[in-house]
Amino acid sequence: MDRTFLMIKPDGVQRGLVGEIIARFEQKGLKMVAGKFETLPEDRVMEHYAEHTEKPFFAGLKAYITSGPCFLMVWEGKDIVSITRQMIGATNPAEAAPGTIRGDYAMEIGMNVIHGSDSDETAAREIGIHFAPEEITSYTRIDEAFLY
Ligand code: RTP
Ligand code: MG
Repeated sequence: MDRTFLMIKPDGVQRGLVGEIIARFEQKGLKMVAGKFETLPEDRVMEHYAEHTEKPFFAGLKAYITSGPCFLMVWEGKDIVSITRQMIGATNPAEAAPGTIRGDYAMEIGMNVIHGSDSDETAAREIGIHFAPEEITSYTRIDEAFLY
């Protein structure tokens, strides 16, 4: 089954949005197979955001993403990367459609509540950065026969 890495950022944790966000993905029919709170160490931030380290916004991004605990997750489902990117919405919350997580809960590009992998390759890379294989569980949702 396809997998993605999702992470509720420190603003989402501190605003009490963890349960609401998890509920959206669960109700869609996606399956959470790993989850943990963690304040990210600098080396993993550099690896995770390797494509952005030279950008002008990176210092602010790093300070924000390490400012408190994130809630890190691995989720499974068919076509999960494109489904979760659509549910998360545009990077800039001012452009994110109503009904998306960023459209409903965020105001600023610098505090946009949640991260989601942007391709299957990125998902595999990011899961490897943040989770050991033995942290990822396997189970059957009782509604799987009705979802697929
Ligand atoms: P993410 O990686 O966090 O899921 O977000 P994304 O794919 O929608 O956006 P990406 O281009 O990967 O940017 C990563 C994060 O960097 C911050 N950012 N700030 N000030 C700016 O112009 C700017 N651009 C990007 C955002 O927090 C974005 O989520
Ligand atoms: Mg990204």
